[in-house]
Amino acid sequence: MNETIVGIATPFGVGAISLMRISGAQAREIAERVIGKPWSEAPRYASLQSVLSDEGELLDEVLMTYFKSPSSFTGEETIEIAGHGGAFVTQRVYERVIECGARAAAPGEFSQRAFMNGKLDLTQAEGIMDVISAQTDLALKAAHQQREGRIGKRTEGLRQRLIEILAHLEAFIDFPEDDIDPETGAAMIAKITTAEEEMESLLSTAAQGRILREGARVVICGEPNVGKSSLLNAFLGYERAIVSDVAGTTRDTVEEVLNVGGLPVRLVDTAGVRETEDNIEQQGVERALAQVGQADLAIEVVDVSQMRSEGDSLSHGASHSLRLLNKSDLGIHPSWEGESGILFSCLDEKGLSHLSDAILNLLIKEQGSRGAELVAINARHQDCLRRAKQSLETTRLHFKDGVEFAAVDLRLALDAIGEIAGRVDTEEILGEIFGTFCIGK
Ligand SMILES: Nc1nc2c(ncn2[C@@H]2O[C@H](COP(=O)(O)OP(=O)(O)O)[C@@H](O)[C@H]2O)c(=O)[nH]1
Ligand SMILES: [Mg+2]
Repeated sequence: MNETIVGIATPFGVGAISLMRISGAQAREIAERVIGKPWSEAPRYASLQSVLSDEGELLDEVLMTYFKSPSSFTGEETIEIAGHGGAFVTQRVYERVIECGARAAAPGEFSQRAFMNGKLDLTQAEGIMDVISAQTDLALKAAHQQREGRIGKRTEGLRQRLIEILAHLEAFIDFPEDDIDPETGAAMIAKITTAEEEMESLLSTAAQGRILREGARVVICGEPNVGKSSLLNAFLGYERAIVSDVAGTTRDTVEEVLNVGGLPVRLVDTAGVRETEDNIEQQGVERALAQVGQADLAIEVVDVSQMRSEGDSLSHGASHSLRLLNKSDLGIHPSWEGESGILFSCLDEKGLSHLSDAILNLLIKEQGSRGAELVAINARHQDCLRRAKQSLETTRLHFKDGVEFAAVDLRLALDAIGEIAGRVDTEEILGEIFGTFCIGK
């Protein structure tokens, strides 16, 4: 933390501009050595400067900006250098900065320093990475909300309330002659239960978090010839899968990634499920059923113009499912009367946006209104919350055995919940998180 670091913040390669950051107590002095004269510019004012070699040769003409501590991303003295975006020229300037006293930054070291200096909590740092890797509108929205600290604030609120309960418990431990009266005890248990419920509600956003970060797996299944491949093609807007009135045309699974209402979706078309003697088709059917088992959502397509068949639902095993009553343009067979599902036709383009909304509503809660919260915890938060919740459960159970035991469990819960925003300094966690960042970030 005492060293001044330098990192190239833009990707390696050729571009119009490349950006380099120097952060640490020596940032300004190093910049002065690099330009060969004293720094005379105001903070946050970009000025044209010449980066000179040891011999005074011009290496690059750059735009430099000074950010005075603590008003910088890292909270430290910072210099930003925007130079010409060639790989070689950037490398030369970078080497020169190192010659003048900076150390090459490790991946994520700038963000780690921002965290250490209290500029952001861990969930916000993770939110930055989520912003960088977001692929769709909703993913971006969730990432920005996390970067702004929404998840951290919620878990910190929880932690504060648990600390109050712990303080209470410890008071009873210190003065063992005063037993907890039943009323106070019940009130404490009620508070713990409320905290558990809030953890559960956060935990329930894990699936949507994974979907926002990695995309949802949506599998189209159904009997042969009902219009599964037509649906995939309609979504894509081109003829990706072969459509034909010959049953058994699709034998393998066909996958494409698309953006459904701001959500990254991997849409999978499968072979129609039926009894068949054909070995290859049989394998396709097995694959189809396996796909459904791994799906976040199974869209079961049926032909609503034909007599309803008695078979079992095929969408078994998927996290969510919906039935699409396709070919409604051909009329609705009376046997479908009273059956639930979305009336649809692959020939009608308007139906697609209706279907997109239905998919979104099933997979993402709270996405509806603009400005709504889009909380989506990640796998690390999920792990911490699970442990915290477990410890709260045992806190409650131990309450009757003695407050000492309850206090021990409550402290474990506090540690676990504190890990989320980084209130517990565990080197290991930090290394794991910031190691996935880019250099210069
Ligand atoms: N009229 C009508 N025909 C459709 C519709 N969807 C699919 N089809 C036709 O139904 C047949 C089977 O379609 P296909 O997508 O190959 O079904 P799959 O076997 O379930 O993949 C083709 O001739 C399609 O053109 C629809 O909504 N309305
Ligand atoms: Mg097909």
